[in-house]
Amino acid sequence: MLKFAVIGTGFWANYQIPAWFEVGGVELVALYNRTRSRAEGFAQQFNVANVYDDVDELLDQHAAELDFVDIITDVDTHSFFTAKAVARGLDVICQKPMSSGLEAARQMVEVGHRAGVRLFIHENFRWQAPIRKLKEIIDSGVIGRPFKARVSFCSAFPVFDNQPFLAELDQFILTDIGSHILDVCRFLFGEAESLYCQTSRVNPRIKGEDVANVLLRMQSGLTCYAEMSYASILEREAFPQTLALVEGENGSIQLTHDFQLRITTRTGTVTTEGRPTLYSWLDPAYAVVHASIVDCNRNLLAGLQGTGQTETTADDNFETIRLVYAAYDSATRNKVIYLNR
Ligand code: 89V
Repeated sequence: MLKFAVIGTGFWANYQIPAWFEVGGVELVALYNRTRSRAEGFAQQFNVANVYDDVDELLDQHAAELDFVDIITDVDTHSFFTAKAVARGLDVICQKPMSSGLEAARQMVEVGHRAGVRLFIHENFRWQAPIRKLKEIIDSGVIGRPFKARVSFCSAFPVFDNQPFLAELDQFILTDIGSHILDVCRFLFGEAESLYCQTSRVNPRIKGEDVANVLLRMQSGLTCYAEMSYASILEREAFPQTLALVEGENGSIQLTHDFQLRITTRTGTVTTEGRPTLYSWLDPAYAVVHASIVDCNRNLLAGLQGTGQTETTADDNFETIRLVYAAYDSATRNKVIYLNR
């Protein structure tokens, strides 16, 4: 049984904590939140004995018994809390996006390395059931060598209602959704060689960009169009689904609404599904996203226990963060960015 503390009991803790209990093998020892009453509510709900509104006090009292901390705060505090936990020699799981800024992310990774602790990023989109199924079908070889893809997260969902701080970010959709979607692109197609990006802000009530179109050339030669938008009023609202079309030399795979995967080859089309598990605690409006937290946590736990490899180590996720900031760089300079130069 690994003992852990949760730092931050906001919106995502409502799902991340039950997802831990779904996985099992962990004991939640303490909770921190800057507004103590919120942490107390969680403590009652999940039967946690220790509540703090001072993170140093939590670490002073519990660092010796803890195996890891799970940081579930907004992005601007990730480096701060990571440094605190790492200084006590604790392994850390930190919510995506890793940090606000490429340099801050680089420093977080280095701080972890220097302290000899393990730093993992809670990147859950690649753990969604339909995305795992899509990867499985690509890897089966049924469509042959993939040469072209589109990965889309386009919606008009009022995301700011549940996560108001997102409206305050100077850099919004590429950090919040791009960190997911570009990670999905890496998961499906490997590393990128270059990218070009254009962004815009449609919603006048938010600070950052709410539309980003990224064209990636992957090292495999595949070209991938990653499109994301929170300004898309479409016939069928897709939130929170990621849709995709992958074309290969022998066919295509389309990941559509309702978790359908349509595989077309010269002999016709067959349909399969990648449905999420509908846990009792998830919010149905976020079903596929919340369900993926369980598989993500399971993979993180395997890394912490040393029984398996965690996919989303900070080192690995840094490559996703590089793409996020390369995309901003590209949009600002209107230039193709070559990743390995
Ligand atoms: O996972 C996330 O980053 C969330 C949501 C799925 C709502 O966009 O912000």
